[in-house]
This record gives sequence, C-alpha cells and structure tokens, in this order.
Amino acid sequence: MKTKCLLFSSLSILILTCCGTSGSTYAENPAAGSSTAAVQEADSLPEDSQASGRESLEAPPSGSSASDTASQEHPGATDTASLPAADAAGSSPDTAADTNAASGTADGASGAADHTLPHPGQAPAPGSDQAETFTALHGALAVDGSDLVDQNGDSVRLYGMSTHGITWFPQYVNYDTFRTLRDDWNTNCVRLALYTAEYNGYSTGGSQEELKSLVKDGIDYATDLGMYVIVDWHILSDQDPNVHKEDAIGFFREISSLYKDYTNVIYEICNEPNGYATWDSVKSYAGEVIPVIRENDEDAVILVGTPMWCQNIDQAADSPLEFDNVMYTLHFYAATHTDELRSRLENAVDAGLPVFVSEFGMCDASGNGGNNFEQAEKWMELLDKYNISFICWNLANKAETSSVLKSGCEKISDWTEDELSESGLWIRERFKMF
Ligand code: IDC
Repeated sequence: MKTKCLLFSSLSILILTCCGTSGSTYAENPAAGSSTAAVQEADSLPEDSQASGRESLEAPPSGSSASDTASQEHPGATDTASLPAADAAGSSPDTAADTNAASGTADGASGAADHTLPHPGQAPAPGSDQAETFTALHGALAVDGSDLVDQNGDSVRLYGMSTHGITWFPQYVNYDTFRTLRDDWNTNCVRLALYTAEYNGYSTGGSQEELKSLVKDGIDYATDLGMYVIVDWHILSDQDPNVHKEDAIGFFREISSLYKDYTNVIYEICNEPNGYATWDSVKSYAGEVIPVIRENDEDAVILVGTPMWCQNIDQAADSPLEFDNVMYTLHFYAATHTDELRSRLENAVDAGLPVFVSEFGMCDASGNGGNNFEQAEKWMELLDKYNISFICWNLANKAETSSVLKSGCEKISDWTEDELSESGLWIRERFKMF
C-alpha cells in the first residue's frame, strides 16, 4: 500500500508540475466519450423524446425549451471548451484517463494512510469514534416489505452524494472529501459512479485495475468514516446491462468477495437501463449477476435499475425479482420530471415495491439547465412521506448545473459556502435538516 501511495504521489506531482492542473481541468475528453455518447443516446430515442434523452415523461418547464435541453444534452461544445490538461499536453485519451485515475488515488492516499479503524464487520472498540458512527449504529441493512431496515429491524434512511464518474473526477474519491460530506453535509452514504461505457469506462478501454483500485479506496474511506457506500455499475450509453454483462459479473464477483464481511456495502448492479432495454432483459441480467454477489455475501442490499432511465418503476412493481434484499431504483431530475413520475412512484410503493432513489438532480435530465427548486421540494416531501433513501447527482466541480461545487473550486474537501454551486448550497441545506 505504501509503495502504491508513493508511486501515485510521485505521478501526481509529476502531472501537476507538467500540466499545472487539477480539479475542473480533468473534466472532459470529447473525443473519448461523452459527446458521442450523447449523440448515440439521442439517435436511439423514440421521436417524441429526442429533445432530451431522459425526460420521456414530461417536457421541461418553460425556460428550459426542448432545444435548450437538446444542446445541454449534447455536451460536445462545453466539453471542448474545458479540454483536459492532459489533452493540452498532447496525451492520448487513454493516457489522460490513466493519469487522472492515478492522481486521484494519490490524492486519496492521505486518507489511506490512516486506515487504522475497525471495519463494520468487526466489533468497534468501545469508546472509539467508530462506535458512534452511523454504520456502527445501524449495521447490516435488509429490505422488509417496501422498507429499508437496520440490524434492529428499524426503518432506516440513507442519503448523500453520488460522485460524478470516477474516471473523470478521481480526486473526490478521497477520505477528506467523504469526511466533509459526513461531518459538514450531514450525510450517511456515498455512491461511487463507475461508468462502463463513457470516457474510457470500465468496459470501453479504461484501466480496469486502476478503476477497481479507486472503487476499493472509496469503499475503504466510507468504511473508516462509518458511512454506507453504493458501488454503482454506471451503464448509460450502453443502454442494456447485458451488453457488458461478463465484465459486470467479474467486477461484482471480485468486489463482493473482498468485502463480503462488510455490512456497509450496497451493490447497484446497473445504473439506468434505457433505449431498447426492457424490464425482461434487466431481469435476466439481474438473475445472473445477483447470484454472483450472493455467493460471497448472502444478504447484501442490492439495487436494480429500471427501464427508461429508471422511470419505469411500475414494470418492476408488476413483476419483481425473486430475490430477497433487493430494491428498485427510481431516478428523477426535478426540472424535467414532476407529477406523473411522482404518482408512478407512489403507486409502486403503495403496491409494496421497495424503492431507492439512487440518483436525482434539482435541474433537468441533461444534468444542466436551470434548477427547479419548487419541484425538487415536492419530490423531497414525497420521499419524506415514504422514508425513501436518496442520493444526489453529482459531486464535482464541472461547469454544469448538477455539479455541487463551483467550477472554479479546486478544493476536494472542507468547502466554504462560497465554493458551492446553487445546487450544492440547496442540497447541503436539505441534508442538514435531518
Ligand atoms: C451526466 C453528467 C455529465 C456527463 C454525462 C455523460 O452529468 O457531466 O457528460 O453524464 O453522458 C443520468 C445519468 C448520469 C448523467 C445525468 C445527467 O445517470 O450519468 O450524468 N443523468 O445527464 N440520468 C439522468 C440524468
């Protein structure tokens, strides 16, 4: 571990010295992924929803016209404007991703060096910090009817931030980042978004070893801080999780074997099935991936995405999986999704479906455009009513509405209010109400 940290630290210093970069300059590599992904996405959508990939149910409100949304959805222009420093330095896309991952791990090394606390699988020492943490209090979670319950059978609610893609923004997979989210933002859970297909994703050219190492670091930091952690297999432009099923199986087999004794790890086996992916194809995928996790960890909580970017939750309610401790994900973006998706959620929960909102934004479904806090508030009231867990997109300093840090902010922890975006200020206040 020490050798690894040293190696990454030196790499990081080298990169910082050569490129004079950090933070937002990691942002995008238009050639490698996201703009192409957005185009493919738009191409494969039904005509009526081509304006913005993930809106489907409802058009964006005034002030966020379809054409606005379409251009936001197609991040090519912005991406080019924020070319990564690695590109500026002439590196190939692959090199850029690798160096980013390496420097992120180096950033994380400050936390890794302190890994002396017991893991949740072990009994915390009486009087230690760990004895007081959220995971120490709640232990192994389970699904009971539509509820998420703790080790005592009491209803429990998780809430926190999702990272942006960890390939883009590895620097936030960091002990101090998560500590700030726990102590200053009052959150109890963090989601690690591991893209499969975008920007040198896990299944499209990214360094699988580097990415797994980042995921493991993230789990370790969350564990040491007594937080729950969601390992998110972030399919998106690949649409159907079966496309990279073999990679998913290998990945979840390895991670669940390493963390089988931990009680704070939650597996999200597919982010957002979309396009041609049907609930039957998701069920078939889940039928192969869940047993792989269960072989190692009999009762970890597992989250399963639903079709149409996690909006067709009704299909899961009509035909749930036959596994215990599974929850189904619904995602909303408040400036796009309103009453219709809310009533779909209510119907599903009323029918007994356990639902977890593993991703949402206050802005529109492109991750950009204006925030709609009035709609976001309505969503929060509904989630409160049903005690539904919720994770906000995204922890990064990208110049897009959904990023909770201002794009000029290079700090990875201990942010002041001045350094938070409008979204960041709002959601932090929301978390602090608990
Ligand atoms: C968006 C990011 C954006 C990135 C893009 C890649 O915010 O910076 O360029 O992905 O395609 C989702 C997805 C999530 C999206 C987000 C906003 O799960 O990956 O992130 N969104 O578009 N579903 C609905 C919205």
